[in-house]
Amino acid sequence: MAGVSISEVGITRAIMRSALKILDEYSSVDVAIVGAGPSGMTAAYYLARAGLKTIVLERRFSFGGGIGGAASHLPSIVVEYPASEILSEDFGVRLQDMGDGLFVIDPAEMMAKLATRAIDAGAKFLLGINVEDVIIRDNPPRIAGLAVYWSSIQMANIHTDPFFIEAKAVVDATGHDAEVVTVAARKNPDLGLKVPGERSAYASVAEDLVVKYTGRVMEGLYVTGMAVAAVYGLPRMGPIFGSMIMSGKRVAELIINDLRSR
Ligand code: 48F
Repeated sequence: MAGVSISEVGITRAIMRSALKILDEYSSVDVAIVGAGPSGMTAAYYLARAGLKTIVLERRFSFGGGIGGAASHLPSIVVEYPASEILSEDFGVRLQDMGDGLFVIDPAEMMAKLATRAIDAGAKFLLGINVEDVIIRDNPPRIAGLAVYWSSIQMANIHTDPFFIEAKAVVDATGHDAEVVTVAARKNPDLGLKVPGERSAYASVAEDLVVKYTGRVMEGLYVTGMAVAAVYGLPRMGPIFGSMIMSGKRVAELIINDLRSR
């Protein structure tokens, strides 16, 4: 092709020049979200839309978290009002009204549109990155960022020192295991953080409580989505996703407010 010169080293240099610039630029952010599931991607959209420099760190090479598995691998996601309205209006997701206030969505559409809106709003997604620890500061105790390495290194189970990302706010959106709060609690017992784990299913109660308890766990550290249930010992809700969207939106609003009032 005229004007195109392809060589192996040329390809490598293009990748290196671009990728190292990205890693340098995003080594310091306003908000670092761990997990590209429904709550993390929703939060990313609203945070980036508000003009905050936002990064989403996801261990897998794909986004969506539990959305893809949906309800026992069946291709229908259930949400309820008001999440249904948010998904339709802010994310352009198409809904099918099933009655009783329940709506059904195609999981592939939901994953793609949450990610697209977040990326178009300015959030940066880094895939294949595993978050293994937090950065901590004292006086007063504060979470100041994250220690990360490539997921392939984690899978190979070989010890490698991490690299670091500094953030004014860290969001644990890692789902059922609340991995960020768990590691912060385990490595820093003086913080007094506890992760009792989620309780058995009680969908109607769980949907409300997850949103209600969404928020700041300690200075610099926030929790959203199913990680909220793990941190506060709340019941699970099973395959209904409204609270994941509401929780993601809520954590974004709280962080925007906290960072603006600093
Ligand atoms: O599990 P996940 O979808 O979390 P969520 O946003 O939504 C939960 C629902 O999907 C569903 C449910 C409610 O209906 O019960 O399960 O709370 O997404 C969490 C994402 O975080 C990634 C993980 O790969 C997944 O994509 N993740 C978890 N731990 C880490 C991580 C880690 N240490 N580093 C990077 N990514």
